[in-house]
Amino acid sequence: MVKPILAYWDLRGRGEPIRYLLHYKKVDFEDKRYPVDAVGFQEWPKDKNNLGLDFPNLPYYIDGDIKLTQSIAIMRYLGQKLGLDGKTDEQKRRVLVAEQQSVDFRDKLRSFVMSDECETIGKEEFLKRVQPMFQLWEKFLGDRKFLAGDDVTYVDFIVFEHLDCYRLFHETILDDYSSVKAYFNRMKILPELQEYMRSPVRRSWPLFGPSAKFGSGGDPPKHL
Ligand SMILES: N[C@@H](CCC(=O)N[C@@H](CS)C(=O)NCC(=O)O)C(=O)O
Repeated sequence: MVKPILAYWDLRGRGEPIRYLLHYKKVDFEDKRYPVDAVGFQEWPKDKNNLGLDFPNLPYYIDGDIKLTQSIAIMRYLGQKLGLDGKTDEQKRRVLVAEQQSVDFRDKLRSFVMSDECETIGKEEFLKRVQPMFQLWEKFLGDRKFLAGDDVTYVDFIVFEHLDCYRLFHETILDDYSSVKAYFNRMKILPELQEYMRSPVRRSWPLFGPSAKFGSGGDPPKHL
């Protein structure tokens, strides 16, 4: 049987939460990575319009006749297929809200590191401006184990990844948020995730594409 293919650049970015989810559920898939160099920049445009994708982009996920792009759509599809989209109506509602919030959460960091704001606003001011988002996650989590409640859902892999990017950007950023920090650590030690993170197929750096002013290459922070 042909394996499903997840394709993305050879970096974490929008692909990493999908990798987490597939590894967590032990799906046997091909982790196709386009190199972030001249070779990959030639290879991807050649593939782009020849794969039968409705909206050609990276990441894409192909499983036989099923061909998907849009990272969140892929997560939602796999979440439903693998039974990780919430068990009760309340869990399902929480998953939907957290999913959309996760997009805003990532955009804040990504747009900062991709823009001149790194110089104009500066890191200290940025850290102040993102605190309300952390406060909201703290309140949303409360004393729950995972975002939806007692059970892991697909959205946990998205938010976990974003929290890790923020933590890499600023090592102590989670320290003021005890629920968020406990949640982050709970996710991190999931045995299936640990297995992936310790495996040679994992690439923990870089986080973003080459135009980012943080997380795009060079030496990773020591607290990686
Ligand atoms: N909304 C899309 C954005 C996809 C996107 O911007 N992909 C970037 C990498 S993060 C890319 O390089 N796409 C290849 C292309 O535009 O040809 C998603 O979430 O998947």
